[in-house]
Amino acid sequence: MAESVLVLDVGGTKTLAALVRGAEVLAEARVPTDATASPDVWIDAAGREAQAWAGRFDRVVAAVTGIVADGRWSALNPGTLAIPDGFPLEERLRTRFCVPAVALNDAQAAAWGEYRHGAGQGADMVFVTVSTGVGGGIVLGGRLVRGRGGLAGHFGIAYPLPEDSAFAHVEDGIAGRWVAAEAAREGHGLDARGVFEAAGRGEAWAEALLSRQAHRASRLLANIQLAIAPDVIVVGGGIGLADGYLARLEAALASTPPVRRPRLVAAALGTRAGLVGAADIAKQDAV
Ligand code: BMX
Repeated sequence: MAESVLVLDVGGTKTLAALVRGAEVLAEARVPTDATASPDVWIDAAGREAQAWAGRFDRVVAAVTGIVADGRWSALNPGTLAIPDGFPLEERLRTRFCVPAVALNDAQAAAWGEYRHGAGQGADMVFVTVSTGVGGGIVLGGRLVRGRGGLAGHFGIAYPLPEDSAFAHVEDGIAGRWVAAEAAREGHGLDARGVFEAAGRGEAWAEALLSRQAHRASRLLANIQLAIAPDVIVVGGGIGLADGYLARLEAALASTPPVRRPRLVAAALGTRAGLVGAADIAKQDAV
């Protein structure tokens, strides 16, 4: 019997397809997530990459941006990726790949990956991804805490602004799309990666923008520390793992009182945290 798992990690910017055995990513392919397309198109794009691995996996798991409840997939923040409400993801995966399937949130999968094989082993930990959006997952006492709504640890989403009756998104003032939008406002047509590169070259505007970002993000991390008091907060995601980002967060947290100051570490599995965590969960949960 095949011992490997096919994992699809669908994020707001890119989709990874991988063949995973234990903590080992045997093969991996990356395709852009076309935000203007639909879930069937995203699954198909990943499925084409997986064709080369046919017969080598006996289950499939999708770790996706957004919420998965009862096998159905929806967006929390359509700005990150506009998933139609209640898309029958697990069913489509079963039909498409003809093996048992399971789906879960991408950040929760990455939290579990880091706990099992990465920077959070044996610890009470929180994982925070700073990427297209901001997501998270909590592992306490060796268990992935999913909560009654299935999405405990989700830190990117809603808080009411006093001047606004609608809900705003924390991530809309922190994550990749915000960084790019701020850069554009200042006359620089760059994505978040480009802004980090500009800061690396010592460009003052980029430095100031990233420092603003780090201060905002540090407040979120301090709140998480106060609420959950984990041993460690593992930081991942495209921005989270960008060169020098952790140092920026540390600097922003420097004057924070100890009870709110987290111990930060970079995701040891890098962009593979979600793949590895999802594969592990698939072994238990796929139906
Ligand atoms: C958003 C939300 C989360 C996700 C997080 C990181 C959507 C579509 N996504 O907060 O579920 O975990 O982004 O996602 O509502 P990424 O695409 O940035 O990895």
